[in-house]
Amino acid sequence: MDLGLKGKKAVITGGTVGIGLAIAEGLAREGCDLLLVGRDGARADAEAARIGATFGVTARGISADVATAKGCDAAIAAAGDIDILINNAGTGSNETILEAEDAKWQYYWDLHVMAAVRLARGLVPGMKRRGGGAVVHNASICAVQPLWYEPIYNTTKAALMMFSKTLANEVVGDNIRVNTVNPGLVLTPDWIKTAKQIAGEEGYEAHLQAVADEAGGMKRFAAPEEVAAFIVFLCSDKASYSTGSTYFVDGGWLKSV
Ligand code: NDP
Ligand code: SOE
Repeated sequence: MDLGLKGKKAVITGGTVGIGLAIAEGLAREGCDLLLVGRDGARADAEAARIGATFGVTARGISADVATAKGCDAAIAAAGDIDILINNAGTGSNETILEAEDAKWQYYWDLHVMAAVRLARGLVPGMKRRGGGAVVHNASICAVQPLWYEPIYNTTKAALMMFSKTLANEVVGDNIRVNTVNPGLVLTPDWIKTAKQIAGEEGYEAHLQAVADEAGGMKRFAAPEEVAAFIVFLCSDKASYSTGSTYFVDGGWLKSV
């Protein structure tokens, strides 16, 4: 199916590894030109070069910390006018509410929410100039079904989901669609690293399976590409009536309707 994305310009925060990289590859396969944003500029450049060569698109990397206003400004300046914004950069947390300091709450607020606010402020005007666009927020199932060990993650991802809805309302008349995707368990290098820390080289696969078994549903992790395919579709005109919504890609982990 041709998604009609050829020649579109896309920015993917956290587009250098894991789910973001799979989204970048998915968009490049459809012919989009890309800007990959990550703090590690060397990795961003290397992945951009590889994707550009593989898919015959223009792909650039930039080193920018989207948890800061300065980093967002750098990404906005490098992007120019674009059609697609994927707010994907993010990471899990591990704390209790009674022990976590304000600074930790502030960091995750900046990373998960203010990055989306700042990038919308900087990039939506260009989408309007180009006649429309698509914004996707990669939140998490934890935005509605919290995990006990990461209250800061749960809370900031829930806020991101509400931000997405309110942005959708604000730009609905500008042919700009805004949606949230809530993934479940996705096997990215970060999960493997954590599992190895917990269960060691010998035991990490069994540990991951135990996590998946506890989640229930399909009882497996998704490959990043399984989430990316859905997000790429959402960016396309094939999803032309979809805005202001949250979609779960979680293998049946969500326990409610
Ligand atoms: P990874 O840790 O594999 O990748 C994170 C990406 O974000 C990297 O490219 C990283 O690059 C970038 N990044 C992190 N912090 C910043 C920052 N401050 N500024 C710019 N870039 C940053 O994550 P995943 O692929 O696992 O997750 C991607 C998103 O999906 C996250 O928002 C996560 O919360 C969400 N998600 C993941 C799930 C999973 O099971 N994996 C499930 C549900 C949601 P660099 O380090 O170079 O900055
Ligand atoms: C508008 O220019 C537009 O093409 C949208 O209609 C698409 O859905 C999106 O892919 C990019 O921007």
